Amino acid sequence: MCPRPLQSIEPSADRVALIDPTRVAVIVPAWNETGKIGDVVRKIPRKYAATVIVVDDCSGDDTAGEARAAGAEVVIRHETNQGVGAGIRTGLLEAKRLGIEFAAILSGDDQHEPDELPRILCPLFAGEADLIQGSRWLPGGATPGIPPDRRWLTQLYPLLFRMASGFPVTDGTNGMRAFRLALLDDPRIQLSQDWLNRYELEPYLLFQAIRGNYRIKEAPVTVRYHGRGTTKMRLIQDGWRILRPLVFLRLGMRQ
Ligand SMILES: Nc1nc2c(ncn2[C@@H]2O[C@H](COP(=O)(O)OP(=O)(O)O)[C@@H](O)[C@H]2O)c(=O)[nH]1
Ligand SMILES: [Mg+2]
Repeated sequence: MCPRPLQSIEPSADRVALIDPTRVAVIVPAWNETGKIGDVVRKIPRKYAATVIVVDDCSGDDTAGEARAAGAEVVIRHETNQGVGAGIRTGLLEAKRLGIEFAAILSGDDQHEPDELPRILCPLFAGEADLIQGSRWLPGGATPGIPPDRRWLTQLYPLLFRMASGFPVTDGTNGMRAFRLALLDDPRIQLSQDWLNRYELEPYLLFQAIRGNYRIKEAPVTVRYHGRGTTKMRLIQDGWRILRPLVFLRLGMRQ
């Protein structure tokens, strides 16, 4: 029997050609990310996304100025610090207001690789999925420099997510994902709720998209641990924030 050739992780040129950058916004939530946010904005290939929206969550440093200087098309600054979920929400609403159809989300602390955007965009443009969740744990994903505690925490979380949702996700806390903005018109997906302001919004969106029977896939991506500050999460307080959407939605305590 002939061995099957290994499939490349990178989408073929034919598939990449499907991407229409004018229909894509990359949303980057950022809080105190000077020294990193400029690199993130510069690295986003405009051939995949014509609009980069940085949401500065009331940073005490010059995150907004650095994003602007690096060429972000839209920079929005919150008057008060509200949390990463609120930042993403602000960016999504702006993308919708601009009439954009697809949103990709990348972290503002330079952990993701914008060159990998086709991995999460191609299935959307090919009409194969409504939401693509990036996964560092799928074959082809990578976690250079990951500390041991992050490794086990980011592997434990998807197990809990699977138990609560029944969906075989391998990486529920990865901040790199892309989806059709039309999902936000679904009355079952209520991103405006205040309890989603911090780390809750991202797992909430994934959970509700699963429940809504949207077509969801994962794609392998890189998450770099570069030693210049990769998380602001506090173990107990913020750990509960990523868990509570699973508990509340599973038990029907919130919608
Ligand atoms: N922790 C935190 N991050 C925020 C906030 N607002 C925006 N962010 C951004 O959200 C992104 C993800 O946050 P991070 O703590 O690195 O999450 P993690 O990498 O998933 O552990 C980063 O780009 C932050 O700058 C906020 O109020 N708190
Ligand atoms: Mg981070």
